[in-house]
Amino acid sequence: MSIGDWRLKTEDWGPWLCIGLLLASCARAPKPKTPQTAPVTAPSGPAGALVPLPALVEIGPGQYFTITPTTVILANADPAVRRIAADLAERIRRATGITPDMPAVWADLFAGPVVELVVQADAAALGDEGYDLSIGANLVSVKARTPAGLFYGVQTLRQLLPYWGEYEAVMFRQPRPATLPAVHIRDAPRFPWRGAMLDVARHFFSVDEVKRYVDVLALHKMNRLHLHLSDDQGWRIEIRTWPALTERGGQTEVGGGPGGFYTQAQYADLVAYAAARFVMIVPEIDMPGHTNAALASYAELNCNGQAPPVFTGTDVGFSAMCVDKDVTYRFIDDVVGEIAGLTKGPYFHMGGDEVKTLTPEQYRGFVERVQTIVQAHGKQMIGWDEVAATRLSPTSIVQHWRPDAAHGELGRAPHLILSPGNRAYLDMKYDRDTALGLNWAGFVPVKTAYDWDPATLVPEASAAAILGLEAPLWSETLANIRDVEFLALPRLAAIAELGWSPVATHDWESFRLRLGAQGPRWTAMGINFYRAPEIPWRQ
Ligand code: TNX
Repeated sequence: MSIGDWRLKTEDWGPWLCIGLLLASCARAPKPKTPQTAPVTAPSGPAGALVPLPALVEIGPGQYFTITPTTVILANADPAVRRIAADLAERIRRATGITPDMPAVWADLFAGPVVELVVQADAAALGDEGYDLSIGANLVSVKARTPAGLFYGVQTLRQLLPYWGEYEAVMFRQPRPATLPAVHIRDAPRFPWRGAMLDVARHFFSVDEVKRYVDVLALHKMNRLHLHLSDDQGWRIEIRTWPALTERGGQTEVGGGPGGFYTQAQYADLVAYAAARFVMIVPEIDMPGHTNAALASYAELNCNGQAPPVFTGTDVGFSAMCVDKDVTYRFIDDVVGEIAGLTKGPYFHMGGDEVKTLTPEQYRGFVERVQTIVQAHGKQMIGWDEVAATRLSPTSIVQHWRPDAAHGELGRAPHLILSPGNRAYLDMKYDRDTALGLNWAGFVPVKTAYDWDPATLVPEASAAAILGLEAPLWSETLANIRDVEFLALPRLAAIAELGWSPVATHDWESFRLRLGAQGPRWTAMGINFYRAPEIPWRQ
């Protein structure tokens, strides 16, 4: 049975759920349409625990799997695979009090239950990020062509384990064996670009705070974290050839707080932390507008040679680099060069949005010159959708954000990332009572964030041009990671599902019930998510 018709078959799944997930209350499978006031259950069957929904979920022919003190994890010697296996072992320990052995050699000696993690170079059908997970009485098998696919298979497994495995320190007086439902899942993402953006410029977030956000992305199989590293209110990354950027430009933020910045070593640590979770950091230095922090740090970047004061308000559009001066391009070359050297991925985002003080000709000339610089440092350029009005080379990428951007131009973009403000902007308020966030693109309740199709949003764009989607979170109103989490979740999970799950499975009723099932897990992770009243949160 494919997951597309799971709702028709929920009665078949009820017994498995009862055994597999140890829920006492489900002698009869619940109907998916749970009234908001009734006690809450997710859709029956293993899929009820999963966000994003896998492409194919079949109820296994065999028995559920029990994790016991004799359970072993088999993984080959590849360091990436060993790391994934060690992570799984730790999650199992937290969920059960049992630490599975990870023997260094494969053997047929294991009579007890086995969890195997297998990278199969010839599993071409699974693609770059797909996996196959089957759970039977004595064997849990995760197979993939790449470590990334294996990682996503393990994230699915993680959502099938008891939620209390997300607590950092669970102490068990004695092991508490857990079961996993008998199931076969074959899964691969719909889009290669499943991103989030965090604005660390308007307010600064520490390395540890950003790592927490990376953890949330990885759990939901997202694979890009775009960092907005500079804006009018702050410059957040050390540039050795232009030290005042952080010595002066990094010391402020919206509201006048102390700001902050990442040293290059800290940034490299963040890149490595994210990469270990298959999240690529995409750096953005916004230009020629949104540059007051840089202009305040170096007088020569200004046309009049005078540095403006630092800025701690929230206006946009007033600042611009002096596009007619050579020093501007020497500066950009140095900045792009240093950041490119720290960046594993092939992308550099140059911003390009909301410039109100340049002529269209000045703007076009600037973007095209920056595109050349970015490429000279071996990177592909990304820009906000204003850059669609310039001559872009075939490798460049346009990030669509303005709901009213000209579709004709977007349709000509070589590549597109979709972040429509009225759907994907996590800094829009949920409704008029939301204390944090903005509302220039309207209110964005969870259903609005979920109920759209990236493939048809810009009818003029060819399917091949659409890389995927990204959920930006701008931080004018967000002082710390708790505020970030409140606006991000649950909507980030909606964007994750749009990026991962096949369009044929799109179903708000199914999604909201599965979302409700994430509540205990997110709570155990300490996430300050918004308990949207339309979602049946499980206690
Ligand atoms: C527009 S989105 C901006 C940001 C603001 C954001 C607030 C974009 C490319 N520019 O400068 O922070 O709106 O939602």
